[in-house]
Amino acid sequence: MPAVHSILALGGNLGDRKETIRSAIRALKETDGVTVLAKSPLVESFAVTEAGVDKSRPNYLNGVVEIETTLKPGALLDLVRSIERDHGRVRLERWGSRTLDIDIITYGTTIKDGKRLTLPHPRAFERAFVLVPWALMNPAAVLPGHGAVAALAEGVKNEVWVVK
Ligand code: A4P
Ligand code: MG
Repeated sequence: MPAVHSILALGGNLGDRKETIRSAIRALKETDGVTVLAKSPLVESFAVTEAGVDKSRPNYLNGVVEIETTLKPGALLDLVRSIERDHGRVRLERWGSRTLDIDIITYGTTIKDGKRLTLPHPRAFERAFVLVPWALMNPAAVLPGHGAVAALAEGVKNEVWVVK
């Protein structure tokens, strides 16, 4: 199986957010068939819930990584779910607060709408907490089906702030 480049988005709003993201990236690095090629800066933002922005919830910290992987999409999803579980993820409500969420934003240039997996991630094109760190990591990045990430990020950049 040839290696494919993939963008993963990591985020959380409970616990030691920065350490959780660092630890999840270490777990990716330790996985056979996964090489971490680049890491974005981390950004903070207000929680987005099904009811909209909710400032009463803890703020999120988010970042993205670019990996190269020989895992197929389904195996990559199993991997990120198991890393989420290892970091205390509990699913109570859709878009609820969590220690760690890892989404597969892109898998090569694959476009698919499956039962378990939609690629690219269906909301990535409008999410500042994905687009802004991704554009900072790679100003030339392209989101399949949507175009230049930097241009998409430009429209939503005020929704997040870079954390030093
Ligand atoms: N799934 C389908 N496609 C994918 C994909 N490309 N990557 C399925 C990952 N998973 C994918 O995900 C629900 C189901 O989506 C999975 O079972 C998988 O089979 P989940 O992680 O269990 O639940 P979730 O994260 O609550 O849902 P979802 O739909 O991934 O939510 P989002 O869109 O990721 O939103 N606010 C801020 N500021 N920052 C955030 O990071 N995140 C969310 C979650 C809400 N608000 C946020 C943030
Ligand atoms: Mg998710």
